[in-house]
Amino acid sequence: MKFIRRTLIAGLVLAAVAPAFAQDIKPRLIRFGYGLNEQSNQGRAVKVFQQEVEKLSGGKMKVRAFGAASLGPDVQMQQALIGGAQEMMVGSTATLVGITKEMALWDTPFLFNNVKEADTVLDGPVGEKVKGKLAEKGLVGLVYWENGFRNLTNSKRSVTKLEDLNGVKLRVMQNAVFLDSFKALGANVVPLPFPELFPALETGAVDGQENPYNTILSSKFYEVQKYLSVTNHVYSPWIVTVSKKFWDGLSKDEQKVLMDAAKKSRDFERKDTRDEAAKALAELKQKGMVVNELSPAETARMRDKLTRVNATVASSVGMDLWKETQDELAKIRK
Ligand code: TK8
Repeated sequence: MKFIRRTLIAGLVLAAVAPAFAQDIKPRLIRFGYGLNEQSNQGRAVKVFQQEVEKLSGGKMKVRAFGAASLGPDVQMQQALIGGAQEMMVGSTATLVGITKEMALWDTPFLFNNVKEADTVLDGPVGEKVKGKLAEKGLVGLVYWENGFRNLTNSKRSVTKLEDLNGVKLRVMQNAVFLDSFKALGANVVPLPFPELFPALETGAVDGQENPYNTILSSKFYEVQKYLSVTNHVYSPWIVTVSKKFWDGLSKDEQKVLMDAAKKSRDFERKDTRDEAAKALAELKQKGMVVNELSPAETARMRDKLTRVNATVASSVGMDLWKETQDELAKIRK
């Protein structure tokens, strides 16, 4: 009886790990860096990726996660990936523009009206094309995650009309389109890496910033920012990237593990982010933030001021890609 039970159990264990044995998978350690803290939507999705990689590789591939920019801000991690000193990261597409100019497409103000448009374009041929451009720069793009629609916060006053932004020292990402956009809107723009943002807000080095609700919440910006204006001025993706030097040394099976796990984490992350965002505004109000919507007339004025930025984006990403994006959006909107 005991013997039968033992063989049975051994058989079950074998069956469970058999797929991993059949695959060409070696022990691998993947250092995965990200900018937000562990409790954020980014941190939660990294955990899903981590678990999925372990599961799909039969425990052979291990992901060691480094949150809160402990491996450095986005731009520094990107260089570490290119050089092969770090294997993976997730970060803003906006900070990748210095490496791959086509990424600027996603910085176009008001490009997407809703998340369905964002998912369709990012996961479709246009998103693939932009992602593919990373390879010649030493990076492999796996999937896009949702950072989300960005909203404006500051410590000076409620921004209800364009003029309220005059003289506001506003932190923007290290990205020319964001710089131009907020200059056009009248703010004093200060480009800063994300890890420097909270201290800058706290000391008053800058008055405001813009990020999705989820980040305003998880990074505790409500502690140092009184006013939140619902602007939804742009949809920001995050992108999961791998060092190409590392990727090229992986077997097809190992690459598939990373790609499959990345897709799983993407689906989890988008849902989790949207669930959290839906509740975040109420929570931010409860934390004491004064929230205001922008009137349709003011939103229109803002869009108007930003249309000249579109021309800059179109010329830097190339007219073909710009047109293809507009055509795809028109198709979705029909
Ligand atoms: C996190 C950043 C962040 C972005 C920013 O590393 O810098 O404001 O929105 O999500 O990528």
